[in-house]
Amino acid sequence: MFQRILVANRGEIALRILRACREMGIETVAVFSEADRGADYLRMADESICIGPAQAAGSYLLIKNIISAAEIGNVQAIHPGYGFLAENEHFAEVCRSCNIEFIGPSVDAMSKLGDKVTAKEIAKAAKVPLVPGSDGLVATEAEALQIANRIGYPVLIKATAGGGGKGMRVARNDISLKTGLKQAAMEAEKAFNNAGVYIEKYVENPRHVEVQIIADLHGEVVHLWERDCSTQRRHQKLIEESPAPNLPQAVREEICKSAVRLVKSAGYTNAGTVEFIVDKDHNFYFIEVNARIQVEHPVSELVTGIDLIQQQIRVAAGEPLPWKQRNIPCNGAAIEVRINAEDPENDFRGCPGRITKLRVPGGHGVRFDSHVHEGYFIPPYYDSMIGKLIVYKPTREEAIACLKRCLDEFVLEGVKTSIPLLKKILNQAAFVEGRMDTTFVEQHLVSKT
Ligand code: MV4
Repeated sequence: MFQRILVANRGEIALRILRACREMGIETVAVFSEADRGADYLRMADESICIGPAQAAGSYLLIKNIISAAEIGNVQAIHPGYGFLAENEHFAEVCRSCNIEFIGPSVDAMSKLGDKVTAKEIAKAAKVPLVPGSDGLVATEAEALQIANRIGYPVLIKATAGGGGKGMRVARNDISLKTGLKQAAMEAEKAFNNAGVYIEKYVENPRHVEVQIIADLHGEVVHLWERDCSTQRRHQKLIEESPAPNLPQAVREEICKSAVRLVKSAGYTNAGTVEFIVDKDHNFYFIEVNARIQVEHPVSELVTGIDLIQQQIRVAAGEPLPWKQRNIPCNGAAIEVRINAEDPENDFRGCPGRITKLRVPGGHGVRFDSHVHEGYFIPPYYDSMIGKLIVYKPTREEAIACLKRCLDEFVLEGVKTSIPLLKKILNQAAFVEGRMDTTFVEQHLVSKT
């Protein structure tokens, strides 16, 4: 096992990893930017090292600074958390060439799954259902028109280097397909340095269901069941839960088994998520793999009883998975809401500033994963998420009641937050009845623009 790990991240996930390491008896090195200097959570580390200015491009995203800190800190491994460098192949490669373990998948698996067209090829070979669409990249306008007319409109144009909704275009006829194709390719070239695009049938109002998996270095892969992450706006998840409500047990088992087949045939290791969309008739389709630990991992931890961060560290150190699939339960219902410092009156833009008053709810089945405290200053340089409130109860109904109570109990003054929006969502019939899809927040609760 590793004796000393560097945490290449900030905020709540840095604290989550520092806590896991402390429990495992692993020493930690934290890194911080000028904006995070003196932050409370850094005291949980054995050592902390400044890696640059507030702007992430010069600190949390700057590989040479992180590697320098790892050398100075004398660590054997780096945990990247999520965001920043978590899915950066080059970073993983540099870590390992410096003889520092990157706590995540191999470079080969990352690059194969990071390219959506290649990921779809692997999924197809593993008999994982795909949305009908182009066989690989579309090379010409004529080819795109031919495919669209075969599968029927509407279609969705996606960037092979994309993900998380970046550079997608819906086309409902030949004319919008032609313009969308050019726009998507240009956007993809600019954003990812890769203009490659492909086409899929556009599934209207889908649910977003994703499967948590973890794989060891000895060929064993297990899933930790699924999460429903349909409650989102503009590709920002707001609420995630496990198990997914109203998903027939047979469908659920098929989705989870599909995810394991895909991960096995990609030779993927460590923790990851296989993302699917599910249509009204419960047909499910593979969308992409997220090659990292995700924000919403706690709901899977609660229903299974497994500490995913600890397990990531164990498998990265070469330990075999300690359970078989049949020993991984899914008990009760867990729901997470993201507390963001954002201003609903100003287009939900980040709302940096000082937290002048904070009272965090507690009680049976309540978990709050956050690095913030009363007096904490939310810097303007990073994303707006300041914490995650997660509840765990025997039933979904009880979890919703608990979540409502917690949000009523929450006191957070000084900055505007997502709490009022979350309360509204919890009172929506579509949510209470588990009939959410990826469009319901935008359709019913906030303007679409
Ligand atoms: C889709 C889709 C409908 N049809 N693909 C958006 C992010 C990326 N991960 C995949 N996404 C979608 N792909 C087809 N063929 C709808 C979405 C989608 C979505 C998916 C998951 C969660 C939220 C979403 C919000 C809007 C669109």
